[in-house]
Amino acid sequence: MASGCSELESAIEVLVRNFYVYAEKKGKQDKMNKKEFRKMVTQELQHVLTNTQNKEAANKLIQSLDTDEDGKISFDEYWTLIGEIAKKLSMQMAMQCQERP
Ligand SMILES: [Ca+2]
Ligand SMILES: [Ca+2]
Repeated sequence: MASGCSELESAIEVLVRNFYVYAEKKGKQDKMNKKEFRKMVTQELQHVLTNTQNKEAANKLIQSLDTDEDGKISFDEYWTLIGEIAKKLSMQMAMQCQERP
């Protein structure tokens, strides 16, 4: 993308690109299988998602995100996870704002 992107535009691009970086490694290029998903969360989300090293916890997370139950994570399902993380972050920020005198 052009270098004149705003910070927000670049951030969205990073989020989108991150999905495809992991989804393209094996099998379907537009879906993350369990292995790809686990790799993504352990490498990219280890600070915001605790338990990502735990295979069982990661599988539970996949189950909760996999709304069409095909055993794989589509972009929409990935985006649900990003939304949940963003919501958590937003709540933390709101609390910090309240704490200010
Ligand atoms: Ca794949
Ligand atoms: Ca799915």
